[in-house]
Amino acid sequence: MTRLSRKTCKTLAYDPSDLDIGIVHLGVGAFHRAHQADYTDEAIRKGDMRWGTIGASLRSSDTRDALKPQDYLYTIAESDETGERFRVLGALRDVLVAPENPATLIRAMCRPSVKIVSLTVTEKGYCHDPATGELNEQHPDIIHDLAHPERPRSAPGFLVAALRERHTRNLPPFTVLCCDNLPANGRTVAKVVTRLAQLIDPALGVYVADNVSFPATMIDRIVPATTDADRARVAAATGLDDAWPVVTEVYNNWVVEDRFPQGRPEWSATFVDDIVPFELMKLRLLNGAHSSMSYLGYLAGRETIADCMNDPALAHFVAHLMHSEVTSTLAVPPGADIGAYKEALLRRFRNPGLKHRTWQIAMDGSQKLPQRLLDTIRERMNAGQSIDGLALGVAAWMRYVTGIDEKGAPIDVRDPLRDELRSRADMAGLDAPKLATALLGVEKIFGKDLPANPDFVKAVTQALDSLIRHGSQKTYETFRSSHP
Ligand code: CS2
Repeated sequence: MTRLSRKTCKTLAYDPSDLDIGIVHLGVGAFHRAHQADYTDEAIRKGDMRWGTIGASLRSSDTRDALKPQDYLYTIAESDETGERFRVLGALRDVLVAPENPATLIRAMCRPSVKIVSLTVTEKGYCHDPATGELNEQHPDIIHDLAHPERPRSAPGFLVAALRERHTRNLPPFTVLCCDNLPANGRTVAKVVTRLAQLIDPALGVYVADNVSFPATMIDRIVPATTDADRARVAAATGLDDAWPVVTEVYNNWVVEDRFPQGRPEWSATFVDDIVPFELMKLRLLNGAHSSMSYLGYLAGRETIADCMNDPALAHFVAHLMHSEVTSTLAVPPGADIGAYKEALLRRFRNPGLKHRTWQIAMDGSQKLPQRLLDTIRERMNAGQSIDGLALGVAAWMRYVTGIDEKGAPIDVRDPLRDELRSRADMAGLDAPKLATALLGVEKIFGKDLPANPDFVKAVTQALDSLIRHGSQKTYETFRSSHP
Protein backbone atom coordinates (compact mmCIF):
# COMPACT_ATOMS: atom_id res chain seq x y z
CA MET A 1 0.00 0.00 0.00
CA THR A 2 1.14 3.61 -0.63
CA ARG A 3 2.79 5.43 2.27
CA LEU A 4 1.26 8.62 3.58
CA SER A 5 3.39 11.64 2.52
CA ARG A 6 3.02 15.19 1.21
CA LYS A 7 2.91 13.77 -2.30
CA THR A 8 0.28 11.14 -1.63
CA CYS A 9 -1.97 13.00 0.82
CA LYS A 10 -4.76 14.80 -1.00
CA THR A 11 -6.65 16.11 2.01
CA LEU A 12 -4.34 18.72 3.62
CA ALA A 13 -5.85 22.21 3.56
CA TYR A 14 -2.43 23.94 3.47
CA ASP A 15 1.08 23.33 2.25
CA PRO A 16 3.23 22.49 5.31
CA SER A 17 6.32 23.91 3.60
CA ASP A 18 4.71 27.37 3.82
CA LEU A 19 4.77 27.19 7.63
CA ASP A 20 7.17 29.21 9.73
CA ILE A 21 8.29 27.62 13.00
CA GLY A 22 6.55 29.24 15.96
CA ILE A 23 6.47 26.34 18.42
CA VAL A 24 8.99 23.81 19.67
CA HIS A 25 7.36 20.93 21.50
CA LEU A 26 9.27 18.69 23.92
CA GLY A 27 7.86 15.17 24.21
CA VAL A 28 6.25 14.68 20.81
CA GLY A 29 4.33 11.53 21.73
CA ALA A 30 0.79 10.50 20.87
CA PHE A 31 -0.77 12.88 23.40
CA HIS A 32 0.69 16.05 21.90
CA ARG A 33 -0.02 14.88 18.37
CA ALA A 34 -3.67 14.22 19.23
CA HIS A 35 -4.29 17.26 21.41
CA GLN A 36 -2.32 20.52 21.05
CA ALA A 37 -1.28 19.75 17.46
CA ASP A 38 -4.96 19.33 16.56
CA TYR A 39 -5.75 22.81 17.95
CA THR A 40 -2.71 24.26 16.15
CA ASP A 41 -3.70 22.59 12.88
CA GLU A 42 -7.11 24.20 13.15
CA ALA A 43 -5.52 27.64 13.74
CA ILE A 44 -3.28 27.14 10.71
CA ARG A 45 -6.26 26.14 8.59
CA LYS A 46 -7.72 29.56 9.42
CA GLY A 47 -4.71 31.03 7.61
CA ASP A 48 -2.09 31.88 10.24
CA MET A 49 1.09 30.20 8.94
CA ARG A 50 3.34 31.21 11.88
CA TRP A 51 2.76 28.11 13.95
CA GLY A 52 4.58 25.22 12.37
CA THR A 53 6.00 22.97 15.10
CA ILE A 54 9.34 21.29 15.62
CA GLY A 55 8.84 18.30 17.90
CA ALA A 56 11.53 16.76 20.04
CA SER A 57 11.84 13.37 21.69
CA LEU A 58 13.96 13.44 24.81
CA ARG A 59 14.73 9.73 24.69
CA SER A 60 14.05 7.45 21.76
CA SER A 61 14.14 7.99 18.02
CA ASP A 62 10.94 5.96 17.40
CA THR A 63 8.65 8.88 16.54
CA ARG A 64 11.19 10.52 14.22
CA ASP A 65 11.93 7.20 12.51
CA ALA A 66 8.24 6.52 11.94
CA LEU A 67 7.26 10.00 10.78
CA LYS A 68 10.24 11.24 8.75
CA PRO A 69 9.56 9.00 5.71
CA GLN A 70 6.02 10.42 5.62
CA ASP A 71 7.14 14.10 5.85
CA TYR A 72 5.96 14.19 9.51
CA LEU A 73 2.33 13.93 8.43
CA TYR A 74 0.14 11.58 10.42
CA THR A 75 -3.49 10.57 10.74
CA ILE A 76 -5.68 11.32 13.71
CA ALA A 77 -8.50 8.79 14.25
CA GLU A 78 -11.31 10.15 16.45
CA SER A 79 -14.09 7.96 17.80
CA ASP A 80 -17.25 8.16 19.85
CA GLU A 81 -20.17 5.77 20.25
CA THR A 82 -21.33 6.57 16.71
CA GLY A 83 -18.08 5.54 14.98
CA GLU A 84 -14.67 6.78 13.88
CA ARG A 85 -13.40 9.50 11.53
CA PHE A 86 -9.95 10.22 10.14
CA ARG A 87 -7.93 13.35 9.25
CA VAL A 88 -4.32 14.08 8.38
CA LEU A 89 -2.52 16.77 10.40
CA GLY A 90 0.37 18.84 9.02
CA ALA A 91 1.55 21.23 11.76
CA LEU A 92 4.55 19.08 12.66
CA ARG A 93 7.51 20.06 10.45
CA ASP A 94 10.39 18.12 11.96
CA VAL A 95 11.21 15.80 14.86
CA LEU A 96 14.56 16.07 16.67
CA VAL A 97 15.94 13.35 18.91
CA ALA A 98 17.55 15.22 21.78
CA PRO A 99 20.17 12.68 22.90
CA GLU A 100 21.52 12.41 19.33
CA ASN A 101 22.40 16.08 19.32
CA PRO A 102 21.34 18.28 22.23
CA ALA A 103 22.82 21.40 20.58
CA THR A 104 20.49 21.06 17.57
CA LEU A 105 17.46 21.10 19.85
CA ILE A 106 18.76 24.15 21.76
CA ARG A 107 19.38 25.87 18.41
CA ALA A 108 15.79 25.12 17.33
CA MET A 109 14.47 26.57 20.61
CA CYS A 110 16.54 29.72 19.91
CA ARG A 111 15.10 30.42 16.47
CA PRO A 112 13.88 34.02 16.55
CA SER A 113 10.48 32.93 15.17
CA VAL A 114 9.86 30.53 18.11
CA LYS A 115 7.41 32.05 20.55
CA ILE A 116 6.29 29.03 22.54
CA VAL A 117 8.04 25.94 23.89
CA SER A 118 5.38 23.51 24.99
CA LEU A 119 5.83 20.22 26.82
CA THR A 120 4.22 16.83 27.32
CA VAL A 121 6.98 14.85 29.01
CA THR A 122 4.70 13.09 31.56
CA GLU A 123 4.66 13.82 35.27
CA LYS A 124 8.08 12.32 35.89
CA GLY A 125 9.74 14.39 33.15
CA TYR A 126 9.94 17.49 35.34
CA CYS A 127 12.33 15.84 37.83
CA HIS A 128 10.40 17.19 40.78
CA ASP A 129 9.26 15.75 44.05
CA PRO A 130 5.56 14.93 43.53
CA ALA A 131 4.54 15.58 47.14
CA THR A 132 6.07 19.09 47.31
CA GLY A 133 6.46 20.20 43.67
CA GLU A 134 10.11 21.18 44.30
CA LEU A 135 12.99 20.30 41.95
CA ASN A 136 14.58 17.00 42.98
CA GLU A 137 18.20 18.10 43.07
CA GLN A 138 19.33 14.49 43.54
CA HIS A 139 17.66 13.32 40.32
CA PRO A 140 20.35 11.74 38.09
CA ASP A 141 19.36 13.87 35.08
CA ILE A 142 19.49 17.05 37.16
CA ILE A 143 22.90 16.10 38.57
CA HIS A 144 23.99 15.59 34.95
CA ASP A 145 22.49 18.89 33.75
CA LEU A 146 24.12 20.85 36.57
CA ALA A 147 27.49 19.42 35.53
CA HIS A 148 26.86 19.92 31.77
CA PRO A 149 24.32 22.73 31.36
CA GLU A 150 25.11 23.16 27.68
CA ARG A 151 24.43 19.44 26.95
CA PRO A 152 21.31 18.75 29.01
CA ARG A 153 19.25 15.57 29.30
CA SER A 154 16.14 16.68 31.17
CA ALA A 155 13.29 18.86 29.96
CA PRO A 156 14.01 21.53 32.60
CA GLY A 157 17.68 21.37 31.51
CA PHE A 158 16.75 22.11 27.88
CA LEU A 159 14.46 24.96 28.88
CA VAL A 160 17.19 26.57 30.99
CA ALA A 161 19.89 26.10 28.33
CA ALA A 162 17.74 27.66 25.60
CA LEU A 163 16.47 30.52 27.79
CA ARG A 164 20.06 31.28 28.72
CA GLU A 165 21.17 31.28 25.08
CA ARG A 166 18.27 33.51 24.03
CA HIS A 167 19.08 35.92 26.84
CA THR A 168 22.73 36.07 25.77
CA ARG A 169 21.63 36.75 22.19
CA ASN A 170 19.13 39.41 23.27
CA LEU A 171 16.18 37.41 21.96
CA PRO A 172 12.96 37.61 23.94
CA PRO A 173 12.23 34.48 25.99
CA PHE A 174 9.67 31.99 24.70
CA THR A 175 6.56 31.21 26.69
CA VAL A 176 6.81 27.83 28.47
CA LEU A 177 3.56 25.92 28.11
CA CYS A 178 3.24 22.78 30.22
CA CYS A 179 0.58 20.38 28.94
CA ASP A 180 1.03 17.61 31.51
CA ASN A 181 -1.36 16.57 34.27
CA LEU A 182 0.56 18.20 37.11
CA PRO A 183 -1.24 20.19 39.75
CA ALA A 184 -0.77 23.95 39.11
CA ASN A 185 1.30 22.86 36.13
CA GLY A 186 2.46 26.35 35.09
CA ARG A 187 3.53 27.29 38.60
CA THR A 188 5.16 23.92 39.26
CA VAL A 189 7.22 24.07 36.08
CA ALA A 190 8.13 27.73 36.75
CA LYS A 191 9.41 26.69 40.17
CA VAL A 192 11.44 23.76 38.85
CA VAL A 193 12.96 25.70 35.92
CA THR A 194 13.72 28.80 37.99
CA ARG A 195 15.43 26.70 40.65
CA LEU A 196 17.57 24.87 38.09
CA ALA A 197 18.50 28.18 36.41
CA GLN A 198 19.43 29.60 39.80
CA LEU A 199 21.65 26.63 40.62
CA ILE A 200 23.44 27.04 37.28
CA ASP A 201 23.80 30.81 37.57
CA PRO A 202 22.02 32.92 40.23
CA ALA A 203 21.60 35.85 37.79
CA LEU A 204 19.93 33.52 35.28
CA GLY A 205 17.54 32.42 38.02
CA VAL A 206 16.50 36.03 38.57
CA TYR A 207 16.15 36.57 34.80
CA VAL A 208 13.87 33.52 34.43
CA ALA A 209 11.77 34.46 37.46
CA ASP A 210 11.28 38.02 36.19
CA ASN A 211 10.87 37.46 32.45
CA VAL A 212 9.50 34.06 31.50
CA SER A 213 5.78 33.35 31.32
CA PHE A 214 4.55 29.89 32.37
CA PRO A 215 0.78 29.83 31.76
CA ALA A 216 -1.05 26.92 33.37
CA THR A 217 -3.26 24.61 31.32
CA MET A 218 -5.92 21.98 31.81
CA ILE A 219 -5.67 19.39 29.06
CA ASP A 220 -8.35 16.83 28.46
CA ARG A 221 -8.36 14.22 25.74
CA ILE A 222 -8.05 10.45 26.12
CA VAL A 223 -5.26 9.13 23.88
CA PRO A 224 -4.41 5.43 24.28
CA ALA A 225 -1.13 4.09 22.89
CA THR A 226 -1.42 3.23 19.18
CA THR A 227 -1.52 -0.48 18.33
CA ASP A 228 -0.90 -2.46 15.13
CA ALA A 229 -4.65 -3.04 14.89
CA ASP A 230 -5.08 0.76 14.83
CA ARG A 231 -2.49 1.05 12.06
CA ALA A 232 -4.32 -1.57 10.00
CA ARG A 233 -7.70 0.14 10.52
CA VAL A 234 -6.33 3.55 9.54
CA ALA A 235 -4.71 2.13 6.40
CA ALA A 236 -7.92 0.36 5.40
CA ALA A 237 -9.99 3.49 5.94
CA THR A 238 -7.66 6.04 4.31
CA GLY A 239 -5.93 3.92 1.67
CA LEU A 240 -2.53 5.14 2.93
CA ASP A 241 -0.01 3.45 5.19
CA ASP A 242 0.77 5.51 8.26
CA ALA A 243 3.53 4.19 10.54
CA TRP A 244 2.27 6.09 13.56
CA PRO A 245 -1.29 7.41 13.51
CA VAL A 246 -2.83 8.62 16.76
CA VAL A 247 -6.10 7.26 18.08
CA THR A 248 -8.34 9.31 20.30
CA GLU A 249 -11.90 10.34 21.13
CA VAL A 250 -14.01 13.05 19.46
CA TYR A 251 -14.06 14.93 22.79
CA ASN A 252 -11.26 17.48 23.06
CA ASN A 253 -10.86 20.15 25.70
CA TRP A 254 -8.19 22.66 26.63
CA VAL A 255 -8.34 25.45 29.18
CA VAL A 256 -5.38 27.82 29.15
CA GLU A 257 -4.29 30.88 31.13
CA ASP A 258 -3.88 33.62 28.54
CA ARG A 259 -0.33 34.78 29.30
CA PHE A 260 1.63 34.68 26.02
CA PRO A 261 3.77 37.84 25.79
CA GLN A 262 5.13 36.83 22.35
CA GLY A 263 1.72 35.86 20.98
CA ARG A 264 0.02 32.53 20.36
CA PRO A 265 -2.08 30.76 17.73
CA GLU A 266 -5.83 31.39 17.63
CA TRP A 267 -6.42 28.05 19.37
CA SER A 268 -10.09 27.35 19.95
CA ALA A 269 -9.26 26.66 23.61
CA THR A 270 -11.02 28.28 26.58
CA PHE A 271 -8.79 31.11 27.84
CA VAL A 272 -9.17 31.97 31.52
CA ASP A 273 -7.46 33.95 34.28
CA ASP A 274 -7.63 31.19 36.88
CA ILE A 275 -7.11 27.59 35.92
CA VAL A 276 -7.44 26.03 39.38
CA PRO A 277 -11.13 25.03 39.43
CA PHE A 278 -10.87 23.51 35.92
CA GLU A 279 -7.74 21.63 36.80
CA LEU A 280 -9.12 20.19 40.03
CA MET A 281 -12.32 19.08 38.32
CA LYS A 282 -10.36 17.23 35.66
CA LEU A 283 -7.52 15.78 37.75
CA ARG A 284 -9.77 14.55 40.55
CA LEU A 285 -12.72 13.30 38.50
CA LEU A 286 -11.14 11.98 35.32
CA ASN A 287 -7.63 11.10 36.38
CA GLY A 288 -8.63 10.06 39.92
CA ALA A 289 -11.20 7.64 38.48
CA HIS A 290 -8.77 6.49 35.81
CA SER A 291 -6.02 5.60 38.27
CA SER A 292 -8.36 3.87 40.73
CA MET A 293 -9.96 1.90 37.90
CA SER A 294 -6.63 0.99 36.39
CA TYR A 295 -5.31 -0.67 39.58
CA LEU A 296 -8.57 -2.34 40.59
CA GLY A 297 -9.32 -3.33 37.00
CA TYR A 298 -5.84 -4.67 36.25
CA LEU A 299 -5.89 -6.80 39.39
CA ALA A 300 -9.33 -8.14 38.42
CA GLY A 301 -8.07 -9.09 34.96
CA ARG A 302 -9.67 -6.20 33.03
CA GLU A 303 -7.64 -5.24 29.97
CA THR A 304 -9.11 -1.83 29.14
CA ILE A 305 -11.07 1.02 30.72
CA ALA A 306 -14.09 0.10 28.58
CA ASP A 307 -13.84 -3.46 30.02
CA CYS A 308 -13.83 -1.97 33.54
CA MET A 309 -16.95 0.04 32.74
CA ASN A 310 -18.66 -3.11 31.45
CA ASP A 311 -18.25 -4.64 34.89
CA PRO A 312 -21.31 -3.28 36.76
CA ALA A 313 -19.71 -3.39 40.20
CA LEU A 314 -16.59 -1.57 39.03
CA ALA A 315 -18.67 1.00 37.13
CA HIS A 316 -20.67 1.49 40.34
CA PHE A 317 -17.45 2.09 42.28
CA VAL A 318 -16.35 4.73 39.75
CA ALA A 319 -19.69 6.52 39.92
CA HIS A 320 -19.57 6.43 43.73
CA LEU A 321 -16.06 7.86 43.75
CA MET A 322 -17.03 10.72 41.47
CA HIS A 323 -20.45 11.60 42.90
CA SER A 324 -20.09 10.79 46.60
CA GLU A 325 -16.45 11.55 47.33
CA VAL A 326 -14.75 13.80 44.75
CA THR A 327 -17.50 16.28 43.85
CA SER A 328 -17.75 17.78 47.36
CA THR A 329 -14.11 18.94 47.06
CA LEU A 330 -14.66 20.88 43.81
CA ALA A 331 -15.63 24.49 43.16
CA VAL A 332 -17.71 24.96 40.00
CA PRO A 333 -15.43 26.41 37.30
CA PRO A 334 -16.92 29.52 35.62
CA GLY A 335 -19.16 28.45 32.75
CA ALA A 336 -18.76 24.73 33.52
CA ASP A 337 -21.33 22.19 34.65
CA ILE A 338 -19.83 19.51 36.89
CA GLY A 339 -22.86 17.24 36.51
CA ALA A 340 -22.63 17.35 32.71
CA TYR A 341 -18.85 16.81 32.89
CA LYS A 342 -19.32 13.67 34.99
CA GLU A 343 -22.00 12.33 32.68
CA ALA A 344 -19.80 12.90 29.66
CA LEU A 345 -16.92 11.28 31.50
CA LEU A 346 -18.81 8.07 32.19
CA ARG A 347 -19.73 7.96 28.50
CA ARG A 348 -16.14 8.62 27.45
CA PHE A 349 -14.87 5.83 29.71
CA ARG A 350 -17.33 3.47 28.01
CA ASN A 351 -16.20 4.40 24.46
CA PRO A 352 -15.74 0.96 22.86
CA GLY A 353 -13.50 2.46 20.16
CA LEU A 354 -10.77 3.26 22.68
CA LYS A 355 -8.70 0.31 23.79
CA HIS A 356 -7.19 2.22 26.69
CA ARG A 357 -5.24 -0.34 28.67
CA THR A 358 -5.42 -0.36 32.45
CA TRP A 359 -1.70 -1.23 32.40
CA GLN A 360 -0.91 1.98 30.51
CA ILE A 361 -2.73 4.19 33.02
CA ALA A 362 -1.26 2.24 35.95
CA MET A 363 2.21 3.47 34.97
CA ASP A 364 4.02 6.03 37.14
CA GLY A 365 1.52 5.86 40.00
CA SER A 366 4.03 7.43 42.40
CA GLN A 367 3.90 10.59 40.29
CA LYS A 368 0.13 10.56 39.88
CA LEU A 369 -1.37 9.61 43.24
CA PRO A 370 -0.80 12.93 45.07
CA GLN A 371 -2.84 15.13 42.70
CA ARG A 372 -5.33 12.44 41.63
CA LEU A 373 -6.29 10.94 44.99
CA LEU A 374 -4.28 12.16 47.98
CA ASP A 375 -5.19 15.85 47.90
CA THR A 376 -8.86 14.88 47.63
CA ILE A 377 -8.38 12.60 50.64
CA ARG A 378 -6.78 15.43 52.65
CA GLU A 379 -9.70 17.75 51.92
CA ARG A 380 -12.34 15.12 52.71
CA MET A 381 -10.65 14.20 55.99
CA ASN A 382 -10.26 17.86 57.02
CA ALA A 383 -14.00 18.21 56.49
CA GLY A 384 -14.69 15.07 58.51
CA GLN A 385 -16.01 13.19 55.46
CA SER A 386 -15.63 9.52 54.49
CA ILE A 387 -12.87 8.38 52.13
CA ASP A 388 -13.82 4.72 51.55
CA GLY A 389 -13.62 4.78 47.74
CA LEU A 390 -10.50 6.94 47.62
CA ALA A 391 -8.78 4.69 50.17
CA LEU A 392 -9.64 1.65 48.07
CA GLY A 393 -7.99 3.33 45.07
CA VAL A 394 -4.80 3.92 47.07
CA ALA A 395 -4.87 0.35 48.45
CA ALA A 396 -5.25 -1.06 44.94
CA TRP A 397 -2.11 0.86 43.90
CA MET A 398 -0.32 -0.71 46.91
CA ARG A 399 -1.42 -4.19 45.90
CA TYR A 400 -0.36 -3.49 42.29
CA VAL A 401 3.17 -2.27 43.09
CA THR A 402 3.96 -5.51 44.93
CA GLY A 403 4.63 -6.63 41.35
CA ILE A 404 2.78 -9.95 41.68
CA ASP A 405 -0.82 -10.30 40.51
CA GLU A 406 -3.65 -12.27 42.08
CA LYS A 407 -2.70 -15.43 40.18
CA GLY A 408 0.94 -15.18 41.24
CA ALA A 409 2.17 -13.89 37.86
CA PRO A 410 4.58 -10.95 37.65
CA ILE A 411 3.24 -7.46 36.93
CA ASP A 412 5.38 -5.24 34.70
CA VAL A 413 5.33 -2.25 37.06
CA ARG A 414 6.66 0.90 35.37
CA ASP A 415 7.46 3.66 37.80
CA PRO A 416 10.51 5.83 38.54
CA LEU A 417 10.28 4.62 42.15
CA ARG A 418 9.70 0.97 41.19
CA ASP A 419 12.79 -0.42 42.90
CA GLU A 420 12.14 1.39 46.16
CA LEU A 421 8.45 0.38 46.10
CA ARG A 422 9.31 -3.21 45.29
CA SER A 423 11.89 -3.58 48.01
CA ARG A 424 9.54 -2.07 50.61
CA ALA A 425 6.78 -4.43 49.43
CA ASP A 426 9.08 -7.46 49.46
CA MET A 427 10.19 -6.73 53.03
CA ALA A 428 6.58 -6.37 54.19
CA GLY A 429 5.14 -9.37 52.35
CA LEU A 430 1.41 -9.77 51.72
CA ASP A 431 0.44 -8.59 55.19
CA ALA A 432 -1.87 -5.58 54.97
CA PRO A 433 -0.74 -3.59 58.06
CA LYS A 434 2.94 -4.15 57.26
CA LEU A 435 2.58 -3.46 53.54
CA ALA A 436 0.50 -0.33 54.08
CA THR A 437 2.97 1.03 56.65
CA ALA A 438 5.95 0.25 54.42
CA LEU A 439 4.50 2.03 51.38
CA LEU A 440 3.05 4.96 53.33
CA GLY A 441 6.62 5.60 54.43
CA VAL A 442 7.50 6.92 50.96
CA GLU A 443 7.46 10.60 51.87
CA LYS A 444 7.87 11.76 48.24
CA ILE A 445 4.35 10.43 47.64
CA PHE A 446 2.46 10.63 50.94
CA GLY A 447 4.23 13.52 52.67
CA LYS A 448 4.51 13.46 56.46
CA ASP A 449 0.87 14.16 57.28
CA LEU A 450 -0.98 11.19 55.77
CA PRO A 451 1.04 8.36 57.39
CA ALA A 452 0.54 10.17 60.72
CA ASN A 453 -3.24 10.24 60.30
CA PRO A 454 -4.67 7.13 62.02
CA ASP A 455 -8.04 7.32 60.21
CA PHE A 456 -6.33 7.37 56.83
CA VAL A 457 -3.96 4.54 57.74
CA LYS A 458 -6.89 2.47 59.01
CA ALA A 459 -9.02 3.02 55.90
CA VAL A 460 -6.18 2.10 53.52
CA THR A 461 -5.12 -0.91 55.61
CA GLN A 462 -8.66 -2.32 55.74
CA ALA A 463 -9.10 -1.93 51.98
CA LEU A 464 -5.71 -3.51 51.34
CA ASP A 465 -6.52 -6.39 53.66
CA SER A 466 -9.65 -7.13 51.64
CA LEU A 467 -7.74 -6.91 48.34
CA ILE A 468 -5.14 -9.36 49.63
CA ARG A 469 -7.63 -11.79 51.18
CA HIS A 470 -10.49 -11.69 48.69
CA GLY A 471 -9.05 -10.20 45.50
CA SER A 472 -10.02 -7.05 43.66
CA GLN A 473 -13.29 -8.16 42.06
CA LYS A 474 -14.74 -9.47 45.31
CA THR A 475 -13.63 -6.31 47.11
CA TYR A 476 -15.35 -3.88 44.77
CA GLU A 477 -18.44 -6.11 44.65
CA THR A 478 -18.60 -5.94 48.44
CA PHE A 479 -18.03 -2.19 48.17
CA ARG A 480 -21.11 -1.94 45.99
CA SER A 481 -23.24 -3.74 48.58
CA SER A 482 -22.00 -1.55 51.42
CA HIS A 483 -22.22 1.72 49.38
CA PRO A 484 -25.40 1.28 47.35
C1 CS2 B 1 -4.49 8.89 32.01
C2 CS2 B 1 -4.40 10.22 31.25
O1 CS2 B 1 -2.54 7.68 31.46
C3 CS2 B 1 -3.15 8.29 32.34
O2 CS2 B 1 -2.69 8.39 33.47
O3 CS2 B 1 -5.23 9.09 33.17
O4 CS2 B 1 -3.45 10.19 30.25
C4 CS2 B 1 -5.76 10.64 30.68
O5 CS2 B 1 -6.18 9.78 29.66
C5 CS2 B 1 -5.75 12.06 30.17
O6 CS2 B 1 -5.32 12.92 31.20
C6 CS2 B 1 -7.12 12.48 29.65
O7 CS2 B 1 -7.19 13.84 29.45
